Amino acid sequence: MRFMIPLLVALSIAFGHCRADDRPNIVLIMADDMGYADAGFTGATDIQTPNLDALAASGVTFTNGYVTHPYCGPSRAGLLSGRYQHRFGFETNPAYDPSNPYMGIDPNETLFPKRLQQAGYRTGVIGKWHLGAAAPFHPNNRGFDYFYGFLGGGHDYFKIDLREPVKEGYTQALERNGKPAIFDGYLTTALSNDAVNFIQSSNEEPFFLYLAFNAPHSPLQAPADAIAKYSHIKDEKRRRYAAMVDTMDAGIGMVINALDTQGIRDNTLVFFLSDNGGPQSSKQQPTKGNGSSNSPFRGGKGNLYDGGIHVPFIASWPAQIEQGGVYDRPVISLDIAATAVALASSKSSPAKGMEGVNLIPLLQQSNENSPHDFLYWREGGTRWSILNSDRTKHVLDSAAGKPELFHLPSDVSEQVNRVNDEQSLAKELHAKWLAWNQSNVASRLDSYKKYHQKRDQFFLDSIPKDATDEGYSPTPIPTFK
Ligand SMILES: [Ca+2]
Repeated sequence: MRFMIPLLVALSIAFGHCRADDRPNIVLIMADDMGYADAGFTGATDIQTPNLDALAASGVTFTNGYVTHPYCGPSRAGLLSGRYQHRFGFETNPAYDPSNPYMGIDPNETLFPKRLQQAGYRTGVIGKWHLGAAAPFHPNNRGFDYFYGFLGGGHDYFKIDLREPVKEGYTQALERNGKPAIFDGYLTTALSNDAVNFIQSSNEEPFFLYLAFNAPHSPLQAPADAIAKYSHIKDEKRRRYAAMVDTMDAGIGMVINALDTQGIRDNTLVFFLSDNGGPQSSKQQPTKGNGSSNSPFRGGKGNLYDGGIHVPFIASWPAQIEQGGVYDRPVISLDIAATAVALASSKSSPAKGMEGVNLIPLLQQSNENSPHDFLYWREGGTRWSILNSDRTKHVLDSAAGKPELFHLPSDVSEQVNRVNDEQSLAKELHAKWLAWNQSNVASRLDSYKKYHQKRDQFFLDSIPKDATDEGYSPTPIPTFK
């Protein structure tokens, strides 16, 4: 790729846009459960995403961009720590429980926003957290100056109703910096508006904004006019999902427009990706899908096939990265942390323990080397996967429990198992995965479902055996205003 600094330096001198601190602003936008094929820039024809497409055209599209886990919480733990989350036992979704000081991301882990904060960045997170709801895990305690959103794994898009069971917090109040907060209208748009406000309050210091949409994660709720726009889509799930993606895309347009209006777009690095692939229905789980498409990949959310972990992924920084580029070597969400910390600290090597690479030098040079020799995945104790730089993938993810080997450049849909034809390569890859796994620890958390079962049982066990329901009337709690 062409090296564009001289032109930009000339331009900034010509227009007098040099500020004392010329480190870039960084905006990290994450979708939730968005399918690979559900943006125009990844091939969607029935969903309109003009703002995402423009973002891709303004920077680089990673055609082999991965996340570290096939579902929400652990993927975000890898993203924000810049380390495989298995290093610190965050391998399942935490339950929403603000009273539990153990149910969240290891307090000893330094998240990269903390590193940016220490380097003088103003830091904000807007939207979904999902790394623990008690004080040790709270975003304001983990490197964010500003937080507006919700601490659990999702939220109703239209309402707060404290009369409903707490469960995973979907109808609980939002919060702003530790205080209860509300939203008007549709949640995705409210989060986008808050992101615009954060950008508009920028000053001389560079900022980092993590805009973590819960769209298009379930529940499948969208504004009526957006659903009407997609009335030609017959499948109701797909229609609602399309409306959710469409509204998120409009919000991303508002964010980019705010950067433009502030005159800071050129020196802002914007990342976009999904936290995992779109969930798909199956015979075993007929209601699991959200209407997404991961085409041409096999599987979806929860799988270690590419449908679960290979996501739409963009980096755009007009001042430094060529526009309209395509980068096809495998990259992973861990690289975002490494890139951000390198830019904020002006150091070429990542902080100790971080496992990603700084992507910017790779994008600025015609470097054919792959940034990673191997990428690794582990889920649920028995499922694992490894990808080498030739994009040969060794995976144990089938119900039958048989290892599989796929050569992705010629078999992107993972249909032809070559494990019997290439036994020595399979053995070598498995050995590499085992070596990587040596530095992992066991999952520290129960799954949220198991946790709720155990907690409910604890309270049930505490009820005297001779107790009756007579006289039991829980106090109604009013709707939050
Ligand atoms: Ca997700």
